[in-house]
Amino acid sequence: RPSLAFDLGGTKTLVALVDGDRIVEANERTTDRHLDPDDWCDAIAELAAPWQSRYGAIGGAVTGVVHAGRWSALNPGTLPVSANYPLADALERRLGRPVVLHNDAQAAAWGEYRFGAGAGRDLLFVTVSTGIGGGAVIGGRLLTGRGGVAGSVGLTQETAGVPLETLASGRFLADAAAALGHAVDAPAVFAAAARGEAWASAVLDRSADVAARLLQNLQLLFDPAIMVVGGGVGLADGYRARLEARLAHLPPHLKPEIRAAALGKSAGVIGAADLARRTL
Ligand code: ADP
Ligand code: BMX
Repeated sequence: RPSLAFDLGGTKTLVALVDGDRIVEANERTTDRHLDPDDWCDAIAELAAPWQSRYGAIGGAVTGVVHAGRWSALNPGTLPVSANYPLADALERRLGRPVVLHNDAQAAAWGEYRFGAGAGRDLLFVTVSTGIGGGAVIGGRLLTGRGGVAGSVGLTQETAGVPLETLASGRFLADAAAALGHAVDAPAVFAAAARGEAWASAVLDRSADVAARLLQNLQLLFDPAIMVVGGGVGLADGYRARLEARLAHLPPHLKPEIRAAALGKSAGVIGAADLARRTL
C-alpha cells in the first residue's frame, strides 16, 4: 500500500500519497504563518482526509528540529514553531496512527539519495527555500545527530549573530527587494532579473555569493560525491548557474559537483515516505 507523507515548510504544506518514488496523489496549501502548530496539524489532516484508509505508513518532513516526537523552530523567522511542540502525538491523534518525523531537508536528502540525483552516492542536500536547510547521507546513512539538528546549515554564521539564511533565502530576496522599494516576492525578483532589471540581479547575486560560499565550506567538511540543491529558490531558473559561476574557479578536488534535486519539490515527501516505510 502507498504511504502518506507530508512536507510542512515555511511557505507551503504538501501532503501526498507516495508509492516508492511516485506521487500517487498530492494536495498542497500555503502554510499560514499567522496560525499555530495545532492549526498546521489540522491542515495536514484535512489535506490527507480524502485518502482515508488508502495508506499504510505515515512520514513527515517538517521545517525546524524534530527529536523524540517534539518539534521546535531553530529560526522562528522561517516558521514560528513553539518550542517542544508535541508534534508526534498531535498528528497521531488526528491521523489515527504513528507518524515518523524528520527535518524537511534531512528527509529530502534521503529522498534524493534513494530515488533522485544521488542514485546511492553519498550526498549533501541544500534547500534554498523560505530558509536554508541541509541534510547529509554519509556512508549510506542519514545524519540526524544528537538531537535532530544535523544539517541545519541555515543557522550557521559568517558574521556573529547573523544566521546565513537571513542573507540568501527566499525571505532574504523579498526583504532585500523591499529595502530597495520593490514590495515583491522571490519569484518576482527572478522575473525582474530576467527582464534585465539591475536591482534584481544584484539581489540574486548577493544571495548566490553567500550560498556558493556555503557549498564551498560544505565540500571541505564532508567532501560528498555530489551536492544536491533543492527548494523554491534553489530550483528557480538561473539560480544554480549563479552558484556554478562562483565555484568555477575552484580546483577540481575542492569544487562541489552541483545537481538539481531530481525529485524537485517532492524530495521531502518521497524521502519521508521511504523513511517511514523503513521504520514500521
Ligand atoms: P518551503 O520553504 O515551504 O519548503 P519552497 O521550497 O517552495 O517552500 O520555498 C519557498 C521560498 O521559495 C519562498 O521564499 C518562495 O517565494 C520561493 N519560491 C518558490 N517558488 C519559486 C520560484 N519558482 N522562483 C523563485 N522563488 C520561488
Ligand atoms: C530553517 C530551519 C530548518 C529548515 C530550513 C529550511 C526552522 C523553522 N527551520 O533554517 O529546520 O530546514 O529553515 O526550511 O527553524 P524551509 O521551510 O525553507 O523548507
